Amino acid sequence: SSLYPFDEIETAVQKRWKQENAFALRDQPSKKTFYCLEMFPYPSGRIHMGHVRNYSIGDALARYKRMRGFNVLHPMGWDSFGLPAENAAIQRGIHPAVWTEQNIAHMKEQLSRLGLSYDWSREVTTCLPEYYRWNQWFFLKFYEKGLAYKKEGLLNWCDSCLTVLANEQVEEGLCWRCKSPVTLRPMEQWYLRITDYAQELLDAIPDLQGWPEKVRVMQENWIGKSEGAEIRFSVEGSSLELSVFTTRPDTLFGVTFVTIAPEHPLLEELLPLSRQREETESFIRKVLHKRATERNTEPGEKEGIDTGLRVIHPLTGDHLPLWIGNFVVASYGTGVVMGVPAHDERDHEFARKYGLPIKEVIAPSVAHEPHAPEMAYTGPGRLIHSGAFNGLSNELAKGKIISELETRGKGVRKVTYRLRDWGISRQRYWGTPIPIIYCETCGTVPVPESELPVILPRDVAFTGKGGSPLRDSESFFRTTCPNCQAPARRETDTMDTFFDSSWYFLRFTDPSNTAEPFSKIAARQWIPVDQYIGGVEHAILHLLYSRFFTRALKDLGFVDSPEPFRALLTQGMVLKDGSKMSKSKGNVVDPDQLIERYGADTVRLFTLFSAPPDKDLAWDDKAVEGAYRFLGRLYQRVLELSRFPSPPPSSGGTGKTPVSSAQKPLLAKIHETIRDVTFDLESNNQMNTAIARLMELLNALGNGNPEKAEELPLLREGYTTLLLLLSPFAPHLSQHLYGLLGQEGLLLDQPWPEAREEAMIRDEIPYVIQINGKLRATLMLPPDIDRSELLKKALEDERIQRNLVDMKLQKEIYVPGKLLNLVVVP
Ligand code: ANZ
Ligand code: ZN
Repeated sequence: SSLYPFDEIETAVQKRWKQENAFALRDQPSKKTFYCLEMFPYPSGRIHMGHVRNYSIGDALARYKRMRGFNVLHPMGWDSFGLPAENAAIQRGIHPAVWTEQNIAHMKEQLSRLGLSYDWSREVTTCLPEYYRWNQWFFLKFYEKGLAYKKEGLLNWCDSCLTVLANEQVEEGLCWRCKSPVTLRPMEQWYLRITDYAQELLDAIPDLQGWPEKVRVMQENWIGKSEGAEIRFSVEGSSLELSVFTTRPDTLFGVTFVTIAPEHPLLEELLPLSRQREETESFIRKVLHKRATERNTEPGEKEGIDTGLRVIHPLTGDHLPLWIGNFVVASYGTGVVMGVPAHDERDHEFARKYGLPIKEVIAPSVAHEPHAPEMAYTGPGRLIHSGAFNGLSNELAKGKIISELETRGKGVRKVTYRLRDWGISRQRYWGTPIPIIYCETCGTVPVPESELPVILPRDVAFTGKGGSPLRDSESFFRTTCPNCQAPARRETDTMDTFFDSSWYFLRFTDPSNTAEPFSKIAARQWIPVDQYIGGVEHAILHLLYSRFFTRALKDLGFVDSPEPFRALLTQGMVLKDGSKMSKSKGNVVDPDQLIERYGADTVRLFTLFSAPPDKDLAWDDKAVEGAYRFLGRLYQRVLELSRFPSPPPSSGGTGKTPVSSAQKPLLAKIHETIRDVTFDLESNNQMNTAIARLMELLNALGNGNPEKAEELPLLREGYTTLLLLLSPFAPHLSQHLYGLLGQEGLLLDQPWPEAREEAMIRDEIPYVIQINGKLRATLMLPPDIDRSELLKKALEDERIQRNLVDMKLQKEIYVPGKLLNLVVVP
């Protein structure tokens, strides 16, 4: 049974929005701007509750800001390249382009059904040439600047499918498709030099005050700055040297061995020098195989082997064994570590396991930090067994030891970042073709700008075997060299889809520009985005890539702002039965079914009401019912009120409706609600508490009686105000009822109500107003009203005015909190 005809109402209101083009960005140069952006979705086929939540938050904010007088940019689009489309092609024989188009059409329908106020004339779809040509254009600009480069890296390879796999396609070490083991293979990849920006990206994090603290910390950790030294150990009996990276140069005298990563390139030169070459090589093969097949699992047991080679300590000249260790990461630091088992936990464990010596060089300060010798001591202290450095505090010793190494040419101060350059090559079809041509004579040649876009061909075969279909598409890869016109081959890799999403917010500022990716003027007007809203799962990659892109584009002169997003809201997850709603868990609530049963307003209201936007939202059928009943009650009340005709309040609900003293508390409640809802929205988008206050206001209004003519004006004002305040959250019903109360305009175009201070004064006391000592009126007024205000109020009163006709006021006697006596003469 339906509590109110939401279906009819929502259809009619949406039709009106469409007719009046209500959501289009207007050219209003005099207004302040507000760019409200929700993360655009991947067109997977259907929207889920996570989308509903994300977009309900964004829509409420966009509508609120518009009523607050901002010129609001609120666009939507599609992150539409990516693997699922290709899988659909392989599994179901449907072309990725068709699959994507169909999904977009359906999801757009779903978003419209929710009444989201997007300006669809600005829609951006990343898989269209009009968008991805600019990906290619940016790539060329980056290439020119040395920000895009090609190098060899290790990639996942499936021997049975003969293709490279993305990390997400490797499931517990096995190919997701054929379940055979995946190995690492060196292959050439295109990279973007994000590490050039590591320090800048790190330095700006404290300025991101509108971002959640936890996201700032995650970004900081991801960039992972470490300060220390690079120290050189020469290899015994060879001219080779091994550099280690350490954050603890103060422990240099405690080094008892050196450990190198099993895939370190120098091993090729080193191993032939070893007498234990064969055992070592078989150990390396074993470790590498294990590493390739046990991806994403917890680091297991530390394992190593003595190479039989020795290195020479740069200060003591001691000869130390060189080990290979599975815990040394080839791609971090130098891929070689100095082993200090007395002061590093991993080294300690390793030394214990293989019987390597442990030498203490840091003594804990006497008073605190007692230390058990069977554990590594990692705290502060003074140096011992460290030659000339004995007695120094370890912090001081760091600098002194580095200086000594620098004088001897054996080391340098060094800053290292965990952040790696961003590998953007994907051996897939459904992505942006990388605009590069390989010529036998000229080498790597960028596609000339005038030949962009390099169009992704449609007629390719999806076999699921042998890598990207582009590699088999002769009409695509056969081309001529732009330099020498000789036959040449196109790059067949496409770009990581994170490339697409790293600048789409810029394209929204100028989406139909065919001459540039966006104009500088548009970017200057809108960037940074004022409020970005999306899932915390993008806290690192997407946000860091976007920050990098914006900085790189600033250095190339395209934007002024170094940062893309001024404020970020990471909405919580939608949980059901205590766990994340997901297809794999089979606990999905389908938004379409909910909308059918309760209407879009209830679905929106529920998701906003049931939790603060940044916290997880536990699915609760009762709470959905609760939101529905609230709207049903509001509908009944306003319907009833509308049967009692009276002129609508003068200024859309904020008019100075005359009220009796009996209605004062209701008037105060109305204005307190305005004040508090506004405050909630301004402080951290607390939409849940804002809605709770609106529910309270509806209760308070329920005490009024529209049949009493004297109550009617304030009741109308109250309900009108409630509709204005509710409209960002439940826009359809609000609009419909606003019309029932005789208001013709769109709520979106109304100014947000303003709380009036004097209307909120609740505690009023009777003031006796006398004329020449005779009681003429009693006025309900605030106890602390001052003399002149009291006089003004008295003179406004009709009964007083009547008695003052033809009289002259001589003086007034004022007793605070009690009375005013007007002394008059004819
Ligand atoms: C000697 C030492 C002594 C270290 C000590 C620590 C404590 P963060 O802070 O993460 O940068 N390390 C360096 N490169 C490595 C690699 N490729 N794989 C694994 N471990 C590596 O860590 C830096 C420390 O991690 C370095 O400082 C090094 O161990 C190790 F009492 O050097 B240390
Ligand atoms: Zn050439």
